[in-house]
Amino acid sequence: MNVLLINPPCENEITAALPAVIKKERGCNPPLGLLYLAGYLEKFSSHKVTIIDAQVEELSYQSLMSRIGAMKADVVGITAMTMTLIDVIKTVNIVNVVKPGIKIVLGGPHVHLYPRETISLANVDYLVIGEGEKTFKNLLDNIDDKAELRKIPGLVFKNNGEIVNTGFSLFSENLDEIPFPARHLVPYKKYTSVLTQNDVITTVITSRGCPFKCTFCNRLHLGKKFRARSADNIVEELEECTRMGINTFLFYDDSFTINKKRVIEICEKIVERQLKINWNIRTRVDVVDEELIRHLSMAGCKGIHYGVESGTEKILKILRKGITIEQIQKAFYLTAKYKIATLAYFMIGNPTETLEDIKATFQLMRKLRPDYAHITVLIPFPGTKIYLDGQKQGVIKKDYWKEFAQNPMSDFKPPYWEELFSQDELNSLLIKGYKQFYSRPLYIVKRLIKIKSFSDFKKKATAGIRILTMKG
Ligand code: B12
Ligand code: SF4
Repeated sequence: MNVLLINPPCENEITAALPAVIKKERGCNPPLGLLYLAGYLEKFSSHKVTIIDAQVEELSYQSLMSRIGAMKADVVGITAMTMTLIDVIKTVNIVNVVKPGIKIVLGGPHVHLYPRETISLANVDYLVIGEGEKTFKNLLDNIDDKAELRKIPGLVFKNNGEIVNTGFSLFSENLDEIPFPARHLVPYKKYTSVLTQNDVITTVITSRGCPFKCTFCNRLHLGKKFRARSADNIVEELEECTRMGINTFLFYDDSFTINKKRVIEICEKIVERQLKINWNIRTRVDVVDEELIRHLSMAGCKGIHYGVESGTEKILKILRKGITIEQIQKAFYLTAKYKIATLAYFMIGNPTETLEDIKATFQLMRKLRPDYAHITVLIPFPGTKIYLDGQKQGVIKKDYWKEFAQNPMSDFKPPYWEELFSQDELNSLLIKGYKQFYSRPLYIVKRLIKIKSFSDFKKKATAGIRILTMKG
């Protein structure tokens, strides 16, 4: 069977409260979920897979249409987040115009949250819920046999007007068994990021599932249990990438350093195999210590992104972040000590948050001296505790996201937590926070010192000018 996987264009993303400048400079990351599906099919099936990443190729819907038209495909798979649903639907529609009647499968975080609403959308034939590799292959192997499909966990489909949901798929316990993402199926040299100096980047996931309980987060599609790949398996993937000419890696694990022993092993192997790579990770301040950071530094880790969220213990508790200001300060101190750059994520507009709390957050942001700060206004995402609490407390007036999932409209405005501030006030505060952070003379000097090339200067100067001229 010919399988075409599509990462839809990014023209109608439901905006998180990010200034346009940050979005613009975000760069483009590979659609790792689709690359994993493709890698699995290539290794364990005889299905022939192609991928169109409309984002990296900057395809308009018109050119996407011609590309799809020129391809042989029996089944099309599309990846869906709630915030990208409008583009997903537009893509479904053009697939249906170019190849009427072709089978269309959706997967990704959105279908896990809203299976009933998603399968009810026009021209969507199947959903794969949760981790997709095995379930998608099983679906393709049995696609015309509805009786057989009923026995495969992780599927949703329609049968004579009835919606069949076979329940959650089982998560792979041994992630080493899952083949590496099929990067060769996309123009892998086109992926870049503002945060790295080198041009070619790729993303890597070395673990799946997050055991923490932050109230603003829902990532249940990959489970709550932390499952990790072995150090050998990871380093083999890195080596494969370096052979392809990719030397810069963004490790996108939810919290890369949950298992210290594993991280030290990975670092040792990177050093042993003399991999000259540039990499950065995302993690929590409470799962790092000096020994671990020293190993990361020795293995060439250039950046750590920490979710700090707030500058007050009160808000951290409300967010159930499970970290303290002391842990935050210690992590930033140690990371700077080993000359690893830091990116700190903050959120404002949290439940019960006052102006004083927000000021404390901005104060901590300056005090920590991260190399980059990233601030957003909290958007209560679907499936999160905050979103459910907001509805119970009446701060969020209705089930916005469910309505959107049922009837996606491009003018949809996501809900904010407007308990003490309006959306406009929060957006102004956000811009204030950015300006306060990025216009400090000391910060500007520090960044100028770190500039490596003219193109680096140009990129950063453009971003800087945009931040300083933001209206708010
Ligand atoms: C890396 C990442 C990014 C990267 C790259 C995105 C990408 N295309 O991969 C960047 C930074 C660009 C990004 C951007 C955004 N992201 Co993001 N991102 C992630 C992150 C951290 C990891 C994704 C990943 O690679 N996972 C590993 C792979 C293996 O898992 P997967 O992608 O889920 O795929 C598996 C299954 O879902 C399934 N599957 C997925 N697609 C399909 C398709 C088919 C046909 C099938 C059968 C199965 C299937 O099978 C895959 C293999 O098991 C996740 C958090 C997380 N832990 O998942 C958030 C996450 C997916 N992002 C999220 C969001 C909200 C966004 C943004 C909308 C940001 C915003 N405005 O707030 C943008 C949208 C970008 C766009 N237009 O595409 C949310 C989605 C929530 C939701 N309800 O949909 C998540 C869950 C984080 C969160 N906030 O909780 N993101
Ligand atoms: S914010 Fe990070 S640590 Fe908290 S639940 Fe989400 S992924 Fe896990």
